[in-house]
Amino acid sequence: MSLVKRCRPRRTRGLPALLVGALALATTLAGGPATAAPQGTLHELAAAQGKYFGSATDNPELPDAAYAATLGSEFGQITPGNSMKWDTTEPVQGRFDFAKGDVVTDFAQQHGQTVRGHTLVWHSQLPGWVGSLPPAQVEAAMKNHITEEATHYRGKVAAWDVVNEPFNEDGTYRASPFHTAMGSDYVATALRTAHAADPDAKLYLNDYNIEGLGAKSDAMYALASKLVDEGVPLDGVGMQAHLAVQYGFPYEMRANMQRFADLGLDVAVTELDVRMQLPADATKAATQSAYYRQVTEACLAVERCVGITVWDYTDKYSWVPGTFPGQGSANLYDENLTPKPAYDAVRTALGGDDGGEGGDPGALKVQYRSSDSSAGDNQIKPGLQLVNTGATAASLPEVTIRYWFTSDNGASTYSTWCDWSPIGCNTVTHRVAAVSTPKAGADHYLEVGFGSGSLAPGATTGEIQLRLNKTDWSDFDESDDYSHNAGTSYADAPKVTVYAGGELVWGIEP
Ligand code: G2I
Repeated sequence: MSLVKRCRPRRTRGLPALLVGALALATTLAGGPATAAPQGTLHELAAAQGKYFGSATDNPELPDAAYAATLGSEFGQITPGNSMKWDTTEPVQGRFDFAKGDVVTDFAQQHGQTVRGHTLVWHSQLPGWVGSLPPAQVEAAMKNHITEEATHYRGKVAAWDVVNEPFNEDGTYRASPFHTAMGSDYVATALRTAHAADPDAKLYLNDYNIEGLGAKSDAMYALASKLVDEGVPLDGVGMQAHLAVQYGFPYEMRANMQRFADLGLDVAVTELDVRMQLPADATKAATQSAYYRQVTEACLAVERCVGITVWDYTDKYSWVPGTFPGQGSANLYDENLTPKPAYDAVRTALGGDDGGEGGDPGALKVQYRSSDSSAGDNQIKPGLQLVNTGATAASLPEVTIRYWFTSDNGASTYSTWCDWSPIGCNTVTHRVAAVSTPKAGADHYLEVGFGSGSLAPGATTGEIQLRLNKTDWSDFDESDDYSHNAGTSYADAPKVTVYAGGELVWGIEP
């Protein structure tokens, strides 16, 4: 990962002026001091915003002293990755073993951390005897399991993932011995049983691929609404957030969190990681950083989002390579326990400094598609759209975008065009500039700017259809251009860079 580190843009500290102004105003309005960003661990920074920042862990990892030191200091909450699951805690019916889970709660107690219990009822990591029970005996077995475990951890576990992963991708109920025996009522029965055993623990339903709006999160929303209406003891919904750079960011994550919050429920990000196809490179690392930052910003923007847990903090102990061969590098720290750019991105989003390593304070990103059917003709036709992913408005005249390309042979003078944009081409400025020290794939860039306007939080400019040619109309070879990509639908483009107040806020320069 040292390659990624070296390739990262170095930035001066602090937010661009246009964002700082808005933040200072917001802080003043909230009655707090408009002081510099705080120092501190991820959890301290989150705690200053009323949230926790935690990590999963697992028993075989704890003897690793360097690992345990960071787990104990940087994070304010831990979740046992395996040791509170049914196959560990009740491997034989009626014979309970909490030894491994107790090691985790003891660690938490020694380090002043809260614990998320994971998990009481799940179709996976279920000992064989449960699946072999006659359906008529499953309800009693489930109630007994929940009662024994939640009673054992009473006072030591702040929140329980009572039911884990109840849904299929299409929003239907997943098959399990519990669903077979009790139908969808098993969820309410599990929650009531857990509440009776530990009335103080926050009780959650937890699932993956429910971070954005969609069929599966609609199913969770319908279930949560019904349970709330019926007075079933449900306190929150956990969004696992096992993301991947190649699958895009969950659609409208913040709005999705907010609709659960509007039911009167807490929301937690319970298992965050962002995997990628290996080998990692600077582009994937930049997208990963952006995703970690966007999850953090979504949680900060939703009052009922109580905190974020990463599904272990280091690539050294990630579940990803074992489950998705060829994928990895999903965590905030690399396998040598060195923080990655994603760590800086989270810190910065939480309002901290960036550890002196640069960082990504920008709340702007650019998406790009090629509208060019030929990469070898005499025009380059990038479509760009600027998106404000932050919580404050961005002043467009402060913003510029650079699309990097090579001139190939021919004239060194250019004509540039804005063909269409919903914001109006008359507010869009464009020119070509030469790179003083040409780089591979980049001896010129198209610079796009804005004469007026501002971009509200969550807003996009919509597409800006751009075109450029050399004044002698000689051909380009775009295939080696740094920013070029043959994709014809809009996607996050870290190789197209964005500047606010002259500072790089998105992407990686060539
Ligand atoms: O799969 C990622 C997570 C998805 N959401 C629910 C989580 O509970 C789940 O966690 C993972 C653990 O991180 C893995 O460590 O759950 C996996 C099982 O579904 C865990 O993997 C298992 C291995 O598959 C077993 O071979 C191994 O014996 O971990 C076990 C204990 O190390």
